Amino acid sequence: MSEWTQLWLDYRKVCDGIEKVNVIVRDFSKENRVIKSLLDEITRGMKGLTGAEISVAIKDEFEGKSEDGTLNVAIQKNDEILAEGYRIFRKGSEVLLEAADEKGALYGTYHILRMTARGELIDGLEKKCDPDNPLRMMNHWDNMDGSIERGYSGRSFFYKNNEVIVDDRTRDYARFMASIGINGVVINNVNVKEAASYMITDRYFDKLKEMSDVFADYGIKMYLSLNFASPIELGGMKVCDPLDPEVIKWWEDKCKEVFTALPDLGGFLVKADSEGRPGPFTYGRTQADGANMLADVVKPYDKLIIWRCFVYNCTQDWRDTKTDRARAGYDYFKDLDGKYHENVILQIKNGPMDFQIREPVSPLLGGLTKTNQMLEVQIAQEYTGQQIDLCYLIPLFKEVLDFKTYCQKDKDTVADIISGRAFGNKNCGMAAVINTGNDKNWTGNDLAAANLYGFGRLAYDMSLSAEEIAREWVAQTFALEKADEDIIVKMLIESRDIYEKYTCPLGIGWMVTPNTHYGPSVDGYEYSRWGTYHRADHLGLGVDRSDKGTGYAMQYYPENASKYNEMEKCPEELLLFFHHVPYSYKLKDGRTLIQYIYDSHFEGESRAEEMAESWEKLKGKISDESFKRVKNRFERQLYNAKEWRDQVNTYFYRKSGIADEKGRKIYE
Ligand code: GCV
Repeated sequence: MSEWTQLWLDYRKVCDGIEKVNVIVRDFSKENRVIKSLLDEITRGMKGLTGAEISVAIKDEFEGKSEDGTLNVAIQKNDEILAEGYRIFRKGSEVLLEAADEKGALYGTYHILRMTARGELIDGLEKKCDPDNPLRMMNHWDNMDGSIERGYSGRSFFYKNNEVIVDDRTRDYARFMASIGINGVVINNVNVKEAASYMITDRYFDKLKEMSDVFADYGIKMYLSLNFASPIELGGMKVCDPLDPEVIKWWEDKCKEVFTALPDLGGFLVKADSEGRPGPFTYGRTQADGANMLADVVKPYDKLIIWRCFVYNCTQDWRDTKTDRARAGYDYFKDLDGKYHENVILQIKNGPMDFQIREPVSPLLGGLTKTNQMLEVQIAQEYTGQQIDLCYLIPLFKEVLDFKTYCQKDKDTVADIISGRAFGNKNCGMAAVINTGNDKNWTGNDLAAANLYGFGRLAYDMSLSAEEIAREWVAQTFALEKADEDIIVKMLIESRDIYEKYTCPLGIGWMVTPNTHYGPSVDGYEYSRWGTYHRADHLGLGVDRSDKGTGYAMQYYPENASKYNEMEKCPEELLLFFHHVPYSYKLKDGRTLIQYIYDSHFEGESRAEEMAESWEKLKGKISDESFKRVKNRFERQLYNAKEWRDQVNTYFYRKSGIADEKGRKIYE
C-alpha cells in the first residue's frame, strides 16, 4: 500500500474492449527527458485504464494491420501548433496526437488518458488545445524545517529538518502538476528566513539540482523565493540597497554561482517590504528599483523576477479611518507602471486585501497597462475553510478572470490582461498558493483536491467552466455512476456560496480568529494593527471606501468606480466592502440588511448540513478510507458553521437590538 494516493491519476480499470495499445513516436527524440516521461505515463495509464497490453516503439509507422481491440496512438511533431499546445484526432482505431514541442506532447498525452478514463476518446474526435497563459505556476509556502505556512494537509514533502527531500513523492508530485498543465513551481515560502536563505548557496545546490531535474522531466521549471536581504544575511554586507554598486556586484556574483549550479532554474519570486520582510523602502528606493536591479542581474541567464504586490502598512492604528489597506497595492505600484523591466512580472493577489471569500478584483489588474502582470490566487483556503470546510474555489477564480476592468475598449478582462492577450506580452500568467502537504491524500480534505486540479486546468484553459472542471475531476478521481457523480459536482458548485453565507456577509471579510484564521471571532481583528476592520456600531456596519470615505473605489476605471462609489449601484455582494450601511437599509429584494445577515447565516448553516447528508449517499460507492476522511471533515465543518452562524447573529443582534423577523433562535 503506497504512503500516498494517486489523486486523479489513479488509472483504475474503467474501459473494456481494448486489448492492445501500440504507441509510436515520430519526429521527437527518444532521448528527450519529457518524451521519456510521456512514454512512461501513457504505458502506465493505458495499462491501468484498459487492462491492455502496451507496446511502445520509437518508429514512424505501425506494424501489421490493426485488429479489433487495438488502439494505435501516434505522437508526432507539428510546427504550426503553438508552444505547449496540442491536437488530438481519432479515426477508427488510430489516435493521432500532434504538438509543436515535447511539453505540448506531454499535455496531450494526459488529455488522451483523461478522455480514456471518461469514455470520451471516441471515433471522429478532434480536439485542439493551446494554453491560455504562458506561465502556470504553483507557489509553495513550505519552510525548510518541514512546516508549511498556511498549510492544512500535513508537513512539507519537499523539506525535513532543514534538508531537501527528493524521492518518489517528488516525481509523483511532478506528474500531477504536468497532468494539469503546470509549468512552473516555486518551492519555498515567500517569507524566506533561516535555512531557506541558504538555498542560493552550495549548502543546497546538489539536492536542488536533483529536484529541478525531476521537474524538468515533466516540463516544469523550478523557481526559488528570494530573501531581499541576502547581501546582508549571506554576504556580511551592511546594506541591501538595490542601487548600491557593491550590492549589485554581490548579486551578480551570487547569480553566476546559482545559475551555474542550477541552470534550469526559472528565476526568483520576491516578497519585499511586506509583513516585516526587507525591501527597497528601507533605503528610500521604489519597488521598481528593487525589482529592476534583480531583473538586470538575472537577464544574461534569461531568467525572471516575479515581484509580489502584497505591500501594505501592517502597523496601522485602528483609530485611523483614512488609511485603507485595500488602497495600498495600487498606491505603491500604479505610478511606476511602465518602469519595470521586461523580465519583471508583478504578481498581484486577486483582491486588494487577502484571499477573502468575497473581495472586489484588485484595481491594479488593468490599472497597470505597461507592466507584465500575473494573477495570484490561493487554493490553500487560509480564509476559506482551511481544507476542512468544503469550498470549491474555481467559481471565484472564474469571476475574477471574467471581470471587465475597462482598461481599454476591448480585450480588457483580467483573463485578457494576465494571458497577454490585452497587451501582447509573454511574461504573464497565473499562480496559486498551493494546498498540498504530506498527508496521504495530499490535500487534507479529499475534496480539496478539486481546487488543485481545477487551478491547473483553468490556468491552461480559461474557457472551461467551473462545472466542467468539477466533472472532469470527479470522474477521474472517483469513477462513479452519473447520478453519484452529480452529487459531488453539486456539492462542489454550491460550496462557495454556502461558505460565504455562514461566514462574513456581503464582502466585509475577516471576522476570523486572529493568527489561525479559522473559525469566527467577529472583533478578533477590529482593534488590531492589520488594517482589517468591519467598523460595526449600533446603527450599521461596513467600511466607507467611497470618495467620501477612504477613496478606494476611485482607483478603478470610471465605469467600475461609479458603480462601487454609490451605495444604490454597488453590487450587493460587495456592499459592505465599499460602504458603511445602516442595519435598516433595504436590499433589492426588500429585506433589511440585518434581516439578510440573519437569513444568510441560518441558510448557510442548514445548507452545510444538507451537503453533509448528501455525502452519506456515497457510502460504499467510493473507498471507505476516502469516505471516512471526508465525513470527518464535514463533521468539523458543521461545528464551524454553527459557531459562525451563532456568533455572527448574536453579535449583530446585540449591536443593533433588532430581532429576527422569523423568530429563530438567536442567543442573547
Ligand atoms: C506568506 C497572508 C498570510 C501570510 C502570508 C501572506 C503573504 O497575510 O496570512 O501567512 O505570508 O499573506 O501572502 O505573503
